[in-house]
Amino acid sequence: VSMQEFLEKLPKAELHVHLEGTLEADLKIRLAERNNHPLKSSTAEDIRRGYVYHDLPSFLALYYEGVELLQTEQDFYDLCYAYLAKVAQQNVLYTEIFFDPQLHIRRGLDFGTVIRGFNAAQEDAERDFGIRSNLILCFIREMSAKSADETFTQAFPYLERPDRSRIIGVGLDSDEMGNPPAKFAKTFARAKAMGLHLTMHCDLDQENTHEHIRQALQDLGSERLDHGLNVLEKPELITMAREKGVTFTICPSPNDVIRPGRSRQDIRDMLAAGLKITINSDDPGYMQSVYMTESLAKAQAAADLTPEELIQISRNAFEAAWISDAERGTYL
Ligand code: ES4
Ligand code: ZN
Repeated sequence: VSMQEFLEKLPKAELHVHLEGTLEADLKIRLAERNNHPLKSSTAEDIRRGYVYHDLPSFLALYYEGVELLQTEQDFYDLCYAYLAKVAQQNVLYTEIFFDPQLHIRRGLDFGTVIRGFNAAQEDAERDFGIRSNLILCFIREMSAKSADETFTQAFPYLERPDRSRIIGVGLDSDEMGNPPAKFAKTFARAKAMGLHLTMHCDLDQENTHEHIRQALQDLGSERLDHGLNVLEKPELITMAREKGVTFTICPSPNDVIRPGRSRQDIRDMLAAGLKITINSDDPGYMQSVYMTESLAKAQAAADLTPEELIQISRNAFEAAWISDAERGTYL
């Protein structure tokens, strides 16, 4: 079989995708019409032409603008169902999905509106396609520690019942510059004490990224690192990650644009260092609709991955997934 066919058929788990970042231009148009929300562009092509960014802040500006289109429970349902339907076709069997409640709560929406829409879509997608999914609540790192903690408190009833809400962990995303994991130590400690899993984005504070990784792993007890490629520059961080069994969620698509100079050598070096990596999409709606199969194809081409390495990378994702061993056994 061809590499393309092999990648299409490979059973996959995704561990790093921002649901708000899966918002495709055509759904934007439908939401804008439904909610009487003015759009600067009238065609999907036009909208996609406007996706010009060169770093994380310029990307986040586009992402935050798109988020404004999500208003009702139905909107959140449609967003989530579209993503799950799409990746189910790519033989994604399981996915852990980031979402950013603060971007909705600060616009006056209720946490329940967001979560009810997602949960209904997750149930329907599981019924329709068999795809299983859980959610990871992310804190926006350029917002205050107080805002994160208040959001956590607002989410509390849902966090207490992951069997219903499917929120199984908390994460940290958005603008890393000057916003170290330690800023959110209190809220992450609350989450950990409740038995929630922890993960954090780490790689885009040019001055302090190594200290951020150290804090995430050593001080806050993050189980995974999202991106985290800068470990390669510090032997002691490589050792720490190896000893703790940390899994890295790597995303070739944003690496090409907002994390330039990444990907090829880094994927090779991570494997050579004996680190556990997974390949993921991040924000496919804003990045040429590069979902899981396409992300794996990019990584394969960039780092010359063999079928054996791709199978191992796929297994890594199922092994690092925050699911019961009984469920894991159904995939592996
Ligand atoms: C993100 Cl690519 C990326 N990096 C950090 N935070 C994010 N939120 C959505 N996409
Ligand atoms: Zn991300």
